[in-house]
Amino acid sequence: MIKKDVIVVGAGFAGMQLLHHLRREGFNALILESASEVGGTWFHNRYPGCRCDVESMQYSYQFDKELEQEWKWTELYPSQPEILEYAKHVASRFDLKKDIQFNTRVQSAEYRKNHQHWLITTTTGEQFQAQFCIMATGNLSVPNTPRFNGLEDFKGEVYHTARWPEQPVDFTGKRVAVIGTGSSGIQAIPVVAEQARQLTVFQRSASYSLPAGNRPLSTEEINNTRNNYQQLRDKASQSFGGVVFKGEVNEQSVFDVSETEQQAEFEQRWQDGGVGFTHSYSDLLLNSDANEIASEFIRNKIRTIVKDKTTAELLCPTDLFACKRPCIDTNYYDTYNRDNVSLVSIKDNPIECFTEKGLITDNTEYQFDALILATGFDAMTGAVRNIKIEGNDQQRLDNIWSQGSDNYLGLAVHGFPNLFTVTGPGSPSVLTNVMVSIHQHVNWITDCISYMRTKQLGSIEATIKAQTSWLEQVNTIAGYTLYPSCNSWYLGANIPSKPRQFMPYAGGVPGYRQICQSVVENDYEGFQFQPAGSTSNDH
Ligand code: NA7
Repeated sequence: MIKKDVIVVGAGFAGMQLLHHLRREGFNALILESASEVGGTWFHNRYPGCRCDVESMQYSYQFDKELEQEWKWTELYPSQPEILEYAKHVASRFDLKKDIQFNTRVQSAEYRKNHQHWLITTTTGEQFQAQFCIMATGNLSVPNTPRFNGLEDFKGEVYHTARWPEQPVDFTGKRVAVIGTGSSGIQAIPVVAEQARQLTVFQRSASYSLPAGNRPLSTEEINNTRNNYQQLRDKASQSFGGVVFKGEVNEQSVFDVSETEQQAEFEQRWQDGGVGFTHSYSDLLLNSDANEIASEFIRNKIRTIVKDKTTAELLCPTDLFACKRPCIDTNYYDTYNRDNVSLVSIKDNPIECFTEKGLITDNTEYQFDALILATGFDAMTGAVRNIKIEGNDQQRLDNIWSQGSDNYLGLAVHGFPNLFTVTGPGSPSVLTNVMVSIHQHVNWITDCISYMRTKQLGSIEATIKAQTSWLEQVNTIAGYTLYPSCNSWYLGANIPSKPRQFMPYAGGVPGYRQICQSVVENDYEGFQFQPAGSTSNDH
């Protein structure tokens, strides 16, 4: 049995920063990581074209000034290989790997109330004991592989974008099929199209995709950001999504201006690239008529780019813009002008089954040599639910979360003392630059654990009252927006068995940070502590 103060599950960006901060505060912490390397989702998602949709100089750690100055990003939006190199660099710079146990999958975690600690067991039976257990398991880390009829009969190669092999895959001369046109599919399709002999894309829903406008960063831009990093960080942390866009957030309603002005604003944002388009007007995510004006602008762009009219119409999304996370791309729509690329809609005619040579939909067999599943993730709750977590009174977290992701502040769950989730459901997490949200959660959790050490407290637990009222707040805010209107992974709608519930907190980064701060200032309002050594069951 290995004893630690803190066990962290996952060595992605959240886990690495936690380890660094906990060690700095003098805690004996260990990360358990199932992969053979750091990086989390950026280790596994190595499909062709994989890239972050937040600008590189903002998708980076802000806790160390020297790190900020020494790491040199090469492109406006970082590619997966570069992000992984960055993660490895951070791990070696802060000597993190000596406290990371790789190739170790956590199977269960059991809270021993009488001892005020967690007993953590891996799939090989190894056991760890720690007062605190922190789930840094990521929001987009468990791949969703739909149960297609007869998939096991298909004799060709099968890949999932979220579990891509470490060795590059060469599609030259092959007939390739892609299922899924979310962010991963939209990034992979243009790159695979350049290699493959024939590429067939199977689309259930069309996504809105904005041009990334990716390009190399100039030395001047890099130096300019480095010289003003603090200013950029401050501005980002005061912004709704934790990110600074080229175009400022426009506080006007789309109805405040003429049609000509609307179109000019949209055009400028389109040319600027990236998700800044979402902030063209303040009401795009609040009013469906406003949203429709932006949606139609994008549809018209698709109609202009894609030459074949039938394909262009199939690519035009029918959902509201941005109620699913918008994608950003490089040459996505233009790829459909290639002779070797075709689009098949499976919206009205779902995939019936797979065969040895391909798949059947609408009574037609499509044959291919390789299949790419770009079918997304069991987002936000999947990784935590995959671990058998047993709290007070043998309650299982996976059972509780099968009905909805009960939580307080996205940081803790009633009934599970001394367990924290980093950027969990109920926090802004996936609606923001997640590096900013990770930074705030890691600081909050580390401060909390340090406070408990100072006060000689043995356990902390969210109260049921605070949890209930937090869930109401999360739901109320989501209800003001258009987010709940479409079948997104934010709602768990992509996984048939998941309860439909808008999981992230949609109130923005500054407001959320303020709430977390005032919880601390009010003596950790909504949490209940027990002194060290106490086994009291009073709640
Ligand atoms: P997404 O955004 O969840 O996209 C998954 C895609 O796969 C989407 O087009 C789905 O269609 C499609 N899908 C999922 N299940 C099926 C089935 N059963 N049949 C056909 N098509 C299916 O995942 P991504 O990996 O692209 O991106 C996730 C996030 O990572 C992204 O938002 C960025 O934040 C980074 P649907 O839309 O559900 O009809």
